[in-house]
Amino acid sequence: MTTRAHIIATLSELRLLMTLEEGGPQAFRVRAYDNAIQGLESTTADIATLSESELVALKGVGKSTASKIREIIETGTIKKLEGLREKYPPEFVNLTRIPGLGPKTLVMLRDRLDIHNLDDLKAALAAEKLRDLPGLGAKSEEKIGQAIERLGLHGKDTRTPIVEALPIARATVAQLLELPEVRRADYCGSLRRFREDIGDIDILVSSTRAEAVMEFFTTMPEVADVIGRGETKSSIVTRRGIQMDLRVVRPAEYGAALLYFTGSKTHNIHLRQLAIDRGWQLNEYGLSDVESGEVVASKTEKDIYAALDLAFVPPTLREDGGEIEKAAAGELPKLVQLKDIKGDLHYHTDLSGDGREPLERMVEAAAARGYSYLAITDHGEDLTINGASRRQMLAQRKKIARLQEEYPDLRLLHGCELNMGRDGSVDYDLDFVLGFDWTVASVHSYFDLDRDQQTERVLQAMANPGVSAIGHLSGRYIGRRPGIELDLEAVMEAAAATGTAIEINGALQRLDATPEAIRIGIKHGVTFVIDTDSHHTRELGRMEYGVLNAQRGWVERSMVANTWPTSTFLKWVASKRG
Ligand code: DGT
Ligand code: CA
Ligand code: CA
Ligand code: ZN
Repeated sequence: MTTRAHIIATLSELRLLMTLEEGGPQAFRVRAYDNAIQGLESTTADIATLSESELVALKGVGKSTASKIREIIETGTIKKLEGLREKYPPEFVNLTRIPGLGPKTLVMLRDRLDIHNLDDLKAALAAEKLRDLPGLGAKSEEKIGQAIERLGLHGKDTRTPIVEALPIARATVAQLLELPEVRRADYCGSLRRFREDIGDIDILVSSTRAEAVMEFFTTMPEVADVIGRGETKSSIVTRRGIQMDLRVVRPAEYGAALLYFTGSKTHNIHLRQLAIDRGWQLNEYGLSDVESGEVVASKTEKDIYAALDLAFVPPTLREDGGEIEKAAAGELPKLVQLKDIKGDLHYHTDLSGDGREPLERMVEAAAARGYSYLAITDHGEDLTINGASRRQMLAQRKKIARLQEEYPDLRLLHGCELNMGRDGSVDYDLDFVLGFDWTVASVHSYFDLDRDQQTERVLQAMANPGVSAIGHLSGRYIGRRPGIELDLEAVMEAAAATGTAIEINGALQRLDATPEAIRIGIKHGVTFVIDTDSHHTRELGRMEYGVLNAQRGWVERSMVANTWPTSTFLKWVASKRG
């Protein structure tokens, strides 16, 4: 049985190992796999049943890749990949996650210094051995050391950014659900709570035939190592070095197990105390009476919360940060939901250098989601390579006006993603900026200014009457690049005072503003927008991630401008402009 997810995962692994083999992501064959993966991801065809010539007909898929896809369909793997796996074991591949260590450098470290894993690398750094190699120096040693720290790559504390963990978890759950023995399957733990980084992936399955599920789980192609296998629980490590725990329970206990394994630990401990107060006990099998052993509730999470006189607590709130008290008082926040979203306000077309699809396609995709409004926000001219000139922007405005006639139910706004300069100034003069219907101003450079300078920079941008929102506030890439440092109290106070929205960016590698920043914003009465920052029609689904991240910050629907009806939203946009 070969699934779509398995085909894409296998090709992605081949692509990764080929970057090591070929010395970088720009190599011809690596780019060919890249294009093929993009093509497979965007087609709706059932790729596991296509012939070689049908595969070649897909966008981005060449002849040689098509034959590799057929090989996966027929044999479950690729011969070439098997060879590369021998040559580049998971411990070594895992080093590719360290920024600043390119494939060429990694292979050189292995050949010249016998570095095969993180421990070897750390020992070599400590002995200052890297600085003598071509292209490296004391400065690179320092940078690599800091990157290791930042990634939290030390020992058991290794945390994986959600952007890497979520696709693996979703693909595994989808494959488990295809097994006839499986009734339900969910990922739980920190991933279900939607934390930005994950210690390990926890998967829960409801089945009366645990053995068959275990067999499947421990022999999946992406398994590099089985670190434990029992009757109802197993743990594996994937080829990317991520640990995945699986637990199989009986259907009647599913709710209790889901609750227990979703956590957090502190949320669980607090719930267990409420149970004890009632003469009950709570564990992964259910809520039961201590004396009689009778089960009070176990089937669904909702049943268990209800038995404890609590409203259902969404997973995103389960951190013991006051949610249990609120649930007891019936005062949980009315969290923003995906279905509340009426438009996307940070959205690129191929007018941006990093945009991937033409205006027509991007608008069509937004219309298909049933949005009421959409702001096109290509990069302003200050962003080298990616930005658009005034002339191009004005031409786009005309194009949008013409396209508007085809979409009576979708209000198209001509926006811009302005680039925040070092001092908080933006690409264009105020007149030109006010010519857009909507703007998002974002940081794309000068990440190393100090906290006061960064704060002043953002305050300056918010003081600009033409700036409607601040995009991806910190500019971080989770686990890869730290965000700029800001005095968040001052920034949020000014956002509320100037009527500038703070964006909650749904790109999984960003999830920016952070939940911590969002909560400070709520305290100051800030208005938020939740955006996808899409550069491709594949990326519209990020809206769900933006919403989940907003929930972690306790954001209610009323606080999010793009849940408001079109006229309310437009009036609010106009109000800052005076
Ligand atoms: P992670 O993996 O570090 O990102 O965080 P979690 O929350 O996924 O933690 P993990 O994988 O150690 O355990 C999964 C869930 O199992 C956790 O959220 C709550 C539950 N759990 C684990 N250990 C304990 C415990 O000692 N007591 C209680 N009450 N629950 C626990
Ligand atoms: Ca976990
Ligand atoms: Ca775990
Ligand atoms: Zn953008």
